[in-house]
Amino acid sequence: MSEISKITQTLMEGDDQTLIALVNEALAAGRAAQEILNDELIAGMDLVGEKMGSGEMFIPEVLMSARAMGAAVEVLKPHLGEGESSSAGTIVIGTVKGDLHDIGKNLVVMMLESAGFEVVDLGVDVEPEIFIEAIKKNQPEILGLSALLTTTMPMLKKTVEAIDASGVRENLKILIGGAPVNQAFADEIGADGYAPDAGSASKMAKAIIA
Ligand code: B1M
Repeated sequence: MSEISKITQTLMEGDDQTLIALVNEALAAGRAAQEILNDELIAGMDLVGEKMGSGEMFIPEVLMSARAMGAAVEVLKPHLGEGESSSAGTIVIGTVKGDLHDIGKNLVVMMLESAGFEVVDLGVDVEPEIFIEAIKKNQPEILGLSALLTTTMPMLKKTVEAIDASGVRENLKILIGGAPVNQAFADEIGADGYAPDAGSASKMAKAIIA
């Protein structure tokens, strides 16, 4: 993307109503939902991140962009799914304690649901004990953990350790994701898998169940 598109610009301005209209227009013009999501919305959030890092955008503005992103994703949702209806398995998912980022995790949830998984979404800032309770209650095949901050990466490790110690790890695979993590970190903390984006998280979940 050489020039900033209207959709990206509007996302960065946090104008959710205009963004909804623009995304609807793009869909009506025949553009693929996945392309709008990747090339304009996720790319836009990356630009927001750059401006946040350089001090050109402040938290309230970033929150407005985040809200607009959520609204745009809701518009794209019906166009992104694979349309499978039978349950492919159960996944408990959440963003770890101390971390409030949920846009990426919500995209993962959306892809998993559209691939036919039952998803129990625990939200953000989730304590290890809450994950353990949810595993006991829902008996999922997979636990998904998301973290967006280098400062919350240690909480991924603590959460995996707490789950191991609680005795609920048998028959459970742990999948992690989020911008600062990678496969090496997943191996280091004893997770079963790492996915770099929502699409691969869904593919990996299917592979795990299979
Ligand atoms: Co924050 N933030 N933020 N932020 N924020 C980042 C992450 C940052 C890189 C921005 C920057 O400085 N350049 C930086 C982290 C630096 C670091 O740790 N190295 C940062 C910071 C510093 C902070 C605060 C500390 C700022 C402050 O208060 N001084 C603070 C922390 C709050 C907290 O969590 N305790 C903070 C706050 C916030 C907001 C609340 C304002 C807002 C979040 C709103 C929300 O989520 N509802 C926010 C936002 C929006 C961002 C950026 C701009 C965008 C994140 C995003 O949504 N990206 C972000 C910069 C960036 O990422 N470029 C930034 C789009 C999303 C689709 O991508 O989340 O990576 P992502 O998800 C991807 C993959 O990572 C993967 O799939 C997703 C879809 O493809 N994935 C998984 C994610 N989870 C997965 C789980 C899986 C598998 C794949 O399996 C289970």
